[in-house]
Amino acid sequence: MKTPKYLVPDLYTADPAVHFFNGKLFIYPSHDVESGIPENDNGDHFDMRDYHAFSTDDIENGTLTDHGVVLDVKSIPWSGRQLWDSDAAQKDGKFYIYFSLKDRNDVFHIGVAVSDKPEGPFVAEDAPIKGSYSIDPCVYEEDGSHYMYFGGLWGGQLQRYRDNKAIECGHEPADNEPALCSKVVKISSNMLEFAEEPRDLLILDENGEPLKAGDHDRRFFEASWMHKYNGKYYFSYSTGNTHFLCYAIGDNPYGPFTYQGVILTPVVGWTTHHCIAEFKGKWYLFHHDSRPSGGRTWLRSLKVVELEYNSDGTIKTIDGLME
Ligand code: FUB
Repeated sequence: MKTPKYLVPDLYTADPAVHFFNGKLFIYPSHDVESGIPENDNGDHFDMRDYHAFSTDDIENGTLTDHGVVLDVKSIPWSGRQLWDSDAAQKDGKFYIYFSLKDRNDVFHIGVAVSDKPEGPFVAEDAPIKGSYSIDPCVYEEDGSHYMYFGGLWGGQLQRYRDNKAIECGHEPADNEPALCSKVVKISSNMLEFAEEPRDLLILDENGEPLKAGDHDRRFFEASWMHKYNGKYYFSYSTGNTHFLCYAIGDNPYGPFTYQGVILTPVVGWTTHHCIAEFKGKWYLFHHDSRPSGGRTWLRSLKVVELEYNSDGTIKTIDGLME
């Protein structure tokens, strides 16, 4: 599949997370809706209320089964508003959705919901994960241990925290200071808590220096994803206001990581978000754009395209406007 294919023609879906569960590829996206809320830098116009899950065993033809609503904001005991990006994981026959949601004070946290089946329905815990903040959880599993990567700037509220504590007035560092980082934390064996304090996931430049806050073309903004290829760890993310999907390579799940380049150039729409998964011997980039909605940035559509590596392990850049 050398050209991108839209996956869900009858629903607006975004922020994909993809996993191989029970012999199939399961896709857990955000479900975009027309909220009527004017667009702003806080992302208030992304007022999503539920998640659908999809599965397939034929991604090349893009034939998906829609399992319907698997989690609804109304069933989450601590919910305020805005069900943003999520991810899923499995352990010991149970399945977990980790999701971004604002509480009733309009503060984002990460929640978890549990099911016996990957297609749900999922039942949310009574409270968000203790010590969680900001948005965009990505859960990476290795040898039975699960690591969560999370965080997002601006509407995602990451600039309101330093050292895992809320600060008086949220702000980004000065341009010549180190950029704010995605966070990485090990999940406890019951899958419902953090097993430790979240750590900074450092991204270094070609001189071994942390990327600077003013380096908007390369610094982390949101949309963390982790995958492993040929024994190396690939951390990928969005640069937000410069609209690139970039990646950095490291030797272990905690990093540090060294910046490598761009996976996907800007798409139609403000946000760009993705995940990377291997299926039947090929690697795929799942992502979204706003072309089908005529550029309405809050109404996005899931896409998939094959991802290719060079022989040195670098990723071939994909044109975000390719049709
Ligand atoms: O879908 C809402 C937000 O937009 C996500 O959480 C971000 O990653 C961006 O895609």
